Amino acid sequence: GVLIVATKNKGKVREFQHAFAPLGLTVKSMFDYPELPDVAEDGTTFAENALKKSKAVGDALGLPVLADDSGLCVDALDGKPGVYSARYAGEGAGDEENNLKLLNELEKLKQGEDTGQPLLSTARFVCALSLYDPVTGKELTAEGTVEGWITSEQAGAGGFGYDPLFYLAEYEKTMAELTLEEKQAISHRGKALLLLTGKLAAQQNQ
Ligand code: ITT
Ligand code: NA
Repeated sequence: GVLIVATKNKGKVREFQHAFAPLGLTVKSMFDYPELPDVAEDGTTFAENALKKSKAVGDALGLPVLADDSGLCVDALDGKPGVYSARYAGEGAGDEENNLKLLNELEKLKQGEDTGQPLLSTARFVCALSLYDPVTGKELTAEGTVEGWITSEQAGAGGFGYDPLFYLAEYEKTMAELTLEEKQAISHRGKALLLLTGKLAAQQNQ
C-alpha cells in the first residue's frame, strides 16, 4: 500500500518511511506531487496547521492524507519559535540559519554574563499529526511531545532541524546523535505516530 504524507520536509519523509515500512506501506510526499500548491500554514496551533495541510492535499487528491505540523517550544523564549519553527530566521531559512538564530536569541538573554553552562533552557518538541479522509470527511489526530534542553554545543549529524541543539539529559546526547530507531522510540513524532496508529486500529475494529 501507499501512504501520502503532505510534507516537503526531507527529514520528516525519512522518518515516516522508516516508521511505515514495517507496516508494508510506501510513503509518498509532496515531492511526488509537484503540481500541488503550497498550503498556507497560518494557524495558531500545531493541530490547526496539520489539519490545514491534510485537508488541502486530501481534497485535492481525493485520497486519505497524513500531515505533520511540528516545532520547538523553548521555555526561556516563552514557547518560541513554536508554530514558526520552520521559518524562525525568516521565510525560506534553512536549518543552519534557524539554529544560529535560536542560539543568538538565547545568548541575548544572558546579557553578556558568561556562565560557561552549555544548557541554555528547557524546551520541548511538539508534533501534531492529522490523518484526513476526503471520502468520509473524517479526521484522526494525535499529538506527541519530548522534553529536553537547548545546548550551546551543537552535536550530531542525524535527524534534521533543531536536533543538533536538542540535548536529552538521560541519554547524554543530542537528538542528532541518535539513530533513526532511537529517535523514533522517544521523539514527539514517534509518540504521535504510536497514538495515531492505535486510534486507527481501534476505529477499524468497531
Ligand atoms: P512541511 O510543512 O512541508 O511538513 P516544514 O519543515 O515546513 O515541512 P513544519 O511547518 O511542521 O514543517 O515546521 C516544523 C519545523 O520544526 C521544522 O522545519 C524543524 O525546524 C522543526 N522540527 C520539527 N520536528 C523536528 C524534529 O524531529 N527535529 C528537529 N526539528 C524539528
Ligand atoms: Na511547513
